[in-house]
Amino acid sequence: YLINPAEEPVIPRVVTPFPAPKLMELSMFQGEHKESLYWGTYRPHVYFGVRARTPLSLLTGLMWLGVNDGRYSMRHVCQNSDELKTYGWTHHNGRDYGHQVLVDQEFTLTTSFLKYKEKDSGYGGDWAVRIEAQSDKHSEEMSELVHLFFYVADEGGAAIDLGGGVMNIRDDSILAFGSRDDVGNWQLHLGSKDDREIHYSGFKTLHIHNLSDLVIANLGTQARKFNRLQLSDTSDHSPNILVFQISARIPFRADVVFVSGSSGHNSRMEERFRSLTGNSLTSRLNEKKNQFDDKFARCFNISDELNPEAKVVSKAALGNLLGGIGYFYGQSKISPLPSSNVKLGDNFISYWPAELYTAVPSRPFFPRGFLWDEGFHQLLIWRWDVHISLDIIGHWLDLMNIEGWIPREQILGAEALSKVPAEFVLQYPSNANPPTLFLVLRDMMCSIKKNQFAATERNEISIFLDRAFIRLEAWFNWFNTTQSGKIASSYFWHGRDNTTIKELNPKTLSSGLDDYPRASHPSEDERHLDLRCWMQFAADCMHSISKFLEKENEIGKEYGLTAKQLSDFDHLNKMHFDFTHGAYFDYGNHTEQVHLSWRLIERAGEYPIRELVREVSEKPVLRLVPHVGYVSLFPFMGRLIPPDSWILEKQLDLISNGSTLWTNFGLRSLAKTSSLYMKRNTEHDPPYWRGPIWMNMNYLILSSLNHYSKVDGPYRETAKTVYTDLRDNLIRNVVRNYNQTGYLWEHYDQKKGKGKGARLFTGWTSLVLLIMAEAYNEC
Ligand code: 6A9
Repeated sequence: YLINPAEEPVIPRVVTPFPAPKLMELSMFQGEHKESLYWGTYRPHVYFGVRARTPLSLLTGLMWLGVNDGRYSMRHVCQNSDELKTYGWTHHNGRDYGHQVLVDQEFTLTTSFLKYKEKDSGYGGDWAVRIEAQSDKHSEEMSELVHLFFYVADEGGAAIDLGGGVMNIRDDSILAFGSRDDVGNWQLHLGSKDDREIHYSGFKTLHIHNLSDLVIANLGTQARKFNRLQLSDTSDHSPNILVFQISARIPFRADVVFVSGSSGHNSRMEERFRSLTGNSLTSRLNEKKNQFDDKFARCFNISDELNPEAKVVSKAALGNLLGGIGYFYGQSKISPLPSSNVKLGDNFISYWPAELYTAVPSRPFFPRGFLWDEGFHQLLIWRWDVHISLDIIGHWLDLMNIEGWIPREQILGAEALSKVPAEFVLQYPSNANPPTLFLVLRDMMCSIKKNQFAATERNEISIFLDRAFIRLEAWFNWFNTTQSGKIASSYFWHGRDNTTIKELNPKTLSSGLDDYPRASHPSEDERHLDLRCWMQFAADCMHSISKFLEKENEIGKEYGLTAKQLSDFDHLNKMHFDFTHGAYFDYGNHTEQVHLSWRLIERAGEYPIRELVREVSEKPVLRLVPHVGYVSLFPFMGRLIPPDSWILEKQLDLISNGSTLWTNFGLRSLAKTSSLYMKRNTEHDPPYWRGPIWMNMNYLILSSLNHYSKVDGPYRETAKTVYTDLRDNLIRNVVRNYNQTGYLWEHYDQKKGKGKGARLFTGWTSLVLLIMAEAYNEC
């Protein structure tokens, strides 16, 4: 912070919130809505965890002891190295019910979550989780005990009391209790008829993200001293974390119940606890499951022509996306602008402390918010529960600064930070990320036009948009000014490194398509086709929103005009169409004559090291950048090509041709004919958007194929055939991978269709559900 003459701290503009009423302060997000979403499985980075949507919450979570290579290992935070055969939510409604299956070697754990509000309940109601452990093995073989660890922690550091339940007295099932401002008195109960032994350990620390280590250390000490696998049954003074070890033989079932309310009538708590355990819980869970199935059938029209396996995947896609919704709180780290004269001891500025309610792309790998991923997530979620969607979008729009910028990746809080390598932490205020939230808003407006919303929902969406409008405008203007190119109606993604000699083609992280090849030499002369199309789309969406809000004034007309200019077919072709290739391209300072080669670097007094550097054997010139791939298809995705144009036929050729983009598993990101097809970017960067098949882009392309198969024109039939084949390929491949590996994947290999990258990637890969349901924008 600078000190101005008046000695008042000046807050740098980049971390100044956008000065308008927040979306989250709207009354539609208060009251019952807010309370109904208070508790939830909002800790997607752990195998199972419950917290409230409040900065310093009471948290609970589950760990268990697994074995890898004959050694014990604690399962807690989702990690690939745990080698679970599969895990994920087979059902989850985003609100008060979810069922998760986790397969660890030969035993299967299930966690079934249920919320229930009674009139005596404290704020947010009561909730229960049923934990079941089963095995395929015969019971004699299962001589080993299963050790589960269930913990409760107060993030604010308030002390938690130990209940009598740990003494193994059957009648007293209270494991822990305490009192909080938000929910009043609370109790955590354990209901289980099975034989079990309970031990505990209490810790006092605010470093809750290190909890696995604390538990392992405690167990280790006990094992060394007494040769037993038991927590110490001791505690730090006034612990804010209590961990309960429940040891039992398989098959085994335990119901952990949280009840709260300040009334002080313990008997009512006892009663409520009883009703959330045993048979009563069983029937409530069954009822919720049936409701989920019914609603699923109503929301997504999955035709019977799909096989039962595909239907299982379709539900898991939705369940995992909803079960992957998290709540985060903290401060992003922002890079000071290069031009900024703010001097700070450290090399970053903190954003204001903020909350984010968001669906995460991948629980084990990327358990945090990503701006452009979110738009894709919400394409699914709004169709299921529009209130959850508005709440999530509202949180994102509230993260906007006074410039109209929204940071791309949200690393909020110590837990989120602990998962991110240092080089990815800083957010750059000059950098964008595709404005996919407009995709969702357009879908919603389309449904309004078709009268598919109930009156109250329609009304809420309009209240939401009314308040959001000024932010959406600021967002649009931020793009339109900061990302504009040298000539009118041109744009380029800022933030490419034009000094590096280590990358084969400097990355464009802001576009979302990371290593997708662009002009070899980043410069201000660049015109990025995808960004131009995003801008056209955003302008068009702003135009419809203005119309819907009856803001048919100058502003509204202006957006209409911009959208029209950007969709001008002749202009688009002049700027981006290559008539010899018959394809759309970026434009920039480019040469195809680049490659990586090893170079020896001499070092005084040390061995030389080998380094991979880029060699350029031709002077780059301003030209179209001849890579056919997802970027080339943006005008097609944007439906900017007239249905009777020969260019449409060309586009359909590129799509359906096996030597360019077509594979039997979906469309690859970069054509086989591209000079950078499947090329590494650096020694350590394997090809990412240079060949593999990605579901988000395939969804948008499919959606346009569907569109062109429905409008009149000479290529209608071709579009229909390509649509049908592409859809079949995508579904078949994702389902096959799910059955073989137990997971949805980040992207799929273009040769054999194998799932690659992050596994358990249930962000945009879940769009396979909309593909199955043939749910596209058809306005
Ligand atoms: C790396 C490594 C444990 C890359 O899905 C999120 C994003 C997309 O927005 C983007 O389009 N993914 C895509 O190209 C993943 C980005 C992960 C960056 C941080 C941390 C941690 O490994």
